[in-house]
Amino acid sequence: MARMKGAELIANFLVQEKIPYVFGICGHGNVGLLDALYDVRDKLKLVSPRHEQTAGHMADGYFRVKHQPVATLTSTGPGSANLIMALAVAQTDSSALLAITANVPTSQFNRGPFQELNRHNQADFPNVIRPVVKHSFQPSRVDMLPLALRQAVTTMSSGRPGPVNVDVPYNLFQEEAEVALETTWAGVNVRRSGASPADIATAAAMISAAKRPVFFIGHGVTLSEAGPQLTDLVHRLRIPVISSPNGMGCLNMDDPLSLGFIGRNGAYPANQAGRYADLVIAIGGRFDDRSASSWLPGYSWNFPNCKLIQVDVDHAEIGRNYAPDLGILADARTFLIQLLEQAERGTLATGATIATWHAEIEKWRTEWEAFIHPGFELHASPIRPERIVADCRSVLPDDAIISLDSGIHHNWFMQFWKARRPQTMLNTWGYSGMGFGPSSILGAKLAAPDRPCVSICGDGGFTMVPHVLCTAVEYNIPVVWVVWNNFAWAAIRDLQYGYFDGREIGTAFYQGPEGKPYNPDFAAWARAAGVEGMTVTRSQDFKGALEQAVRLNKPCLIDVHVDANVRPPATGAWQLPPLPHKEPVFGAKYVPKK
Ligand SMILES: Cc1ncc(C[n+]2csc(CCOP(=O)(O)OP(=O)(O)O)c2C)c(N)n1
Ligand SMILES: [Mg+2]
Repeated sequence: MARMKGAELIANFLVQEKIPYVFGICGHGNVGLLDALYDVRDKLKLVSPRHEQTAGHMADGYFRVKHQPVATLTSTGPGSANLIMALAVAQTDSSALLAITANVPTSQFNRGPFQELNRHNQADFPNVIRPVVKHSFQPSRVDMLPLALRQAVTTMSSGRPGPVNVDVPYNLFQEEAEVALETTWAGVNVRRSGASPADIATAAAMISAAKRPVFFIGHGVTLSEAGPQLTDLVHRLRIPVISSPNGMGCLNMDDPLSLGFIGRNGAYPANQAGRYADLVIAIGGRFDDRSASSWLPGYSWNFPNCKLIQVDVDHAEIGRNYAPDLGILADARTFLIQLLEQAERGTLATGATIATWHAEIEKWRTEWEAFIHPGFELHASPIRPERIVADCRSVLPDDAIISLDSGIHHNWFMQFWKARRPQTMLNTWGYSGMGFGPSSILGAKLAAPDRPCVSICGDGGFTMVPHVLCTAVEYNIPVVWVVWNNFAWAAIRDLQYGYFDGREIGTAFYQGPEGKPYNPDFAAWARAAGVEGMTVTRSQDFKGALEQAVRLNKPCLIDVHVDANVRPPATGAWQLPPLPHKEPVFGAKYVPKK
């Protein structure tokens, strides 16, 4: 036991937990803790972006790349309220971060002091934050901090990771008590529960009996770092793999067994394999509407005409959207190791029918490639979207990290990006919060300083968080932003074209009485902030510009004028109920034979 201030205790705890960064913004409510961070500044670095949302996305990006959580620090009231979006993004994509929020002092609870939310309960910030965190702790005495901090760290990193909040009335930063730090015992992937022997035997029998089996992998496989085991197993069994965006790269997507993404913006062979499979082995994936064609039977999946083994570390996800024939609560890597053991023992194998299945898939792949190929060959101004994807792929090394934002640019990348390593493609998948991409790349670069980090983001999304430029310069974080400039909230404008007869309103950027397309000069904006800025309007020039940006190893922005009138071909469905969905442009619903 030692007598210390609450702030000292928190700072020491963060150091003990080897948390290397706090991404945070000051306020009167957290100056007490900032003062304690001053004392540990050689062990724990404070990075202050210009908006709390960006702080949260940076922490999220850091975790996704390194699987090591960091902390955010925000002040009472509005500063912490600004963090909500980032927490929602982290929560819905199972990304861990420790959000330390300050609150009003306990002596002022319920008096309505500056920035207190108290209409229903004193110091009610935990109620604001509750839906977007795994848990919110509110210690109200210094001697409550050690337990709250330990439980917070255990909660965020164990099982299915997620953001956790410790809400601290700011008097605790200054008040003292006789306290001792508690040590945590959990971390990411420390505990790895497996399937029961009986379930493994059943799974092995189901897989061995299947004629058209397919894996569907999600973020759970990435989080459990099960890429090598997955690769081993599918090579042994020759079973193809469909991936959700956050699972991409666990199997190198250049591998012929990788079919890509499924759903409206998936690849045709993936949707076809999903439709025609007789067994799906889903690991750590949710079957959300976008990766299940809004659950319309026959568009991406064909349950219950097809068997389902669903493996997840979270009970709540098993059977959420489709009732599995076999539901298994297990860590992805442990489960895959258990299957590898079965294969080793000869109790799991695929038969001759797998070759027929491959031949069918190959036919779909050939049709798809013939259909999409011309788009990749065209040079144009404004630039064809496919070219941006292809040039990013050819310029960036396999270990480069890209982040995507929400928008049509993301749809193009879901359909055509080939991630070659896990944890190299950061997507805001569950919540799709704009601002994630351009912000999270800063955290990604801090996690992987020696690897190129490139954010591909919309012109709309970038203008939501343009202050990221300042942070890159202030902290010398050499990332590249590729601004996919189509002068519109194009993903949403496309919905107006598709569903509302092109009655365009509120979905594009115009200026003046003639309604000329408007955007700021992004490159000049970057230069004004001290960032290298380039503008590219011809497809022939993009590759060289990206090569140069990566080579510079300085913060750099490339404003790329992309054709908004070329749309990614729908190969599955996505419905906006009650509107009827649109039929796929390429491919069709599976209708079972009579
Ligand atoms: C914070 C936030 N606001 C609104 C949306 C709804 N939304 C989804 S995509 C999109 C348009 C994105 O425009 P832009 O960033 O230019 O990307 P583009 O679709 O043009 O590639 C909007 C407004 C969202 N996902 N997140
Ligand atoms: Mg746009």
